[in-house]
Amino acid sequence: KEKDTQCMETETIQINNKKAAEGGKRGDSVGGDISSNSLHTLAFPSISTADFQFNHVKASDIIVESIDEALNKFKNIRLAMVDLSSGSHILSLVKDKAVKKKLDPLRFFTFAGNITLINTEGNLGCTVIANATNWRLKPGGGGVNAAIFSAGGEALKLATKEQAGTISPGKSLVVPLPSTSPLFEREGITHVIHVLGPNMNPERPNYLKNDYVKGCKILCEAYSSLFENFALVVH
Ligand code: AR6
Repeated sequence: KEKDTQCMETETIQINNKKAAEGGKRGDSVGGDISSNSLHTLAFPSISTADFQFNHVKASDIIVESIDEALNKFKNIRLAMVDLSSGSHILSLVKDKAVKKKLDPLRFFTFAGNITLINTEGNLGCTVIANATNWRLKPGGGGVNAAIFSAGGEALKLATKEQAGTISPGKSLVVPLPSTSPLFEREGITHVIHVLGPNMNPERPNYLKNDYVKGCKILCEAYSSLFENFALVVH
């Protein structure tokens, strides 16, 4: 029963989000008096909480804090946190905490769907997407990194290599997408921002051995770097 209620609630939010997104595209004001047509939208996945095994409760606190800061600092941005399923634990935690913190629903919302189909299926009107990558910026490896590199094609691989060979934990890297990339052609994505979060998985490089003091610091830095780079891209 609990699950049913949760799903229904999430569906409603999804529909509301879709309306907000469509409104944003058309420039209508949805549920508020701020016109969202001048807002640039970033879609981002939850960094480090799946393969990198970062604690979801701690991550959700950091995500909501970082979003709040970014929305206050950069007035022309809108942020959409995306995960594959409406049953996503991290998405639900963030959604609840965002409501409690009274984040503006026109400028932050969660969305269940595939980030590589964010505009054709999600209709979110995003120009930039973020990727939770690995330190070698290597295509593949599963998760959202594999999905984004595969959807971005050769063009994304080459453009990433041109920018850098590796990335440090807590940092992000902006990659302008060549117009030959399917992500550009099909979704209208102009930039991918790769982000490397803290790793709590003993089977992956730079394992933090459950050091959440360091881990939380790195996750904060990762989101700040991502949102700052996004603001620079759409400046
Ligand atoms: N669309 C939206 N969200 C997705 C998609 C998708 N197509 N695919 C996965 N997610 P993860 P991490 C969500 O494991 O924990 C990689 O192998 C997923 O449900 O991709 O930072 C890299 O190469 C989760 O909520 O990233 C690194 O080695 C979120 O994306 C390592 O995993 C992030 O999950 C990074 O691990």
